[in-house]
Amino acid sequence: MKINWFPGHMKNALETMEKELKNVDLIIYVLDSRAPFSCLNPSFDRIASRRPVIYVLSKCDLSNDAETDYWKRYFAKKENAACVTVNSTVSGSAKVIKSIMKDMLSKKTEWNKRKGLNIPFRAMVIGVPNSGKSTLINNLASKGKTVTGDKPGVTRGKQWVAIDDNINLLDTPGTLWPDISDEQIGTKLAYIGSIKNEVLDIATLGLEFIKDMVKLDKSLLEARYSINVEEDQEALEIFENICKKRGFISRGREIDYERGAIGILDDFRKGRLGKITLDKRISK
Ligand SMILES: Nc1nc2c(ncn2[C@@H]2O[C@H](COP(=O)(O)OP(=O)(O)OP(=O)(O)O)[C@@H](O)[C@H]2O)c(=O)[nH]1
Ligand SMILES: [Mg+2]
Repeated sequence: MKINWFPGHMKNALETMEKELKNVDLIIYVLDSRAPFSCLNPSFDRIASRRPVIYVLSKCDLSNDAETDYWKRYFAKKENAACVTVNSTVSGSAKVIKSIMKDMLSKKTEWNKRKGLNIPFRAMVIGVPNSGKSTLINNLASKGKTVTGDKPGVTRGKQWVAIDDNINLLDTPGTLWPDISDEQIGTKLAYIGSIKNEVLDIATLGLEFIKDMVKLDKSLLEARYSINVEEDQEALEIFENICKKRGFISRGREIDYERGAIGILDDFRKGRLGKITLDKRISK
């Protein structure tokens, strides 16, 4: 699906990130572990290439464990980088990031000590909308919480949060890029909730999702909706069967595709279809 959602606040946010780069020691790059490769924003390339990066595979409670392991190894191999997986909804689960950050910046600590300086580390948290940046910061923070929400575009401005006496984190608004030319990437970003519903044709997205799920693992649809998916069955027919089962029917007894799509995507986003990773491994 062709996606073009790059409002003014995202353009401003990118400019702010560029400006703030000189003030930060490290980048925390939050990628939704259900589609970590699709979450790589080309507009962040310059920022991420100029500082050490901790890739955080967020929402690992919702992704396939074996695939998450693969992506963790993939990102950890990048130059000047480390990678961790987190479920930020579990209190204290992101703590490991603090020690990794301190390890990666140990040279700077020594240098500061020699100079008699006591300057806290500063890291900028970046990622596409709804990837879990603010929730991650709250998981790490003892005070100065950020606002989070179940939709893209919640954080609108930058916000510094002191997570302890030695580390300050900069929360940034979720940012996409002007023209998402790879339609599969755009579609996956839409599935995981990084694109606001208002710019999507939600019924078509729902149908695409059914097609992709049949390719990935049709048994997850069968189990969730108590349906039988036959070999070569049309995706539209499967979609309609789900709508009938779940009562997504309008007053005139017609199938309500839009409500059906919202329900099915919500099931995926909340993990009710199972632990699913959408991005395929990279073949050598
Ligand atoms: N299951 C699960 N949900 C999470 C996790 N991290 C964040 N969420 C949920 O994902 C949604 C988005 O989280 P936010 O922290 O607001 O995301 P954000 O990246 O700051 O979003 P923007 O500010 O809009 O760019 C919220 O409903 C969170 O509760 C996680 O590790 N697991
Ligand atoms: Mg946020």
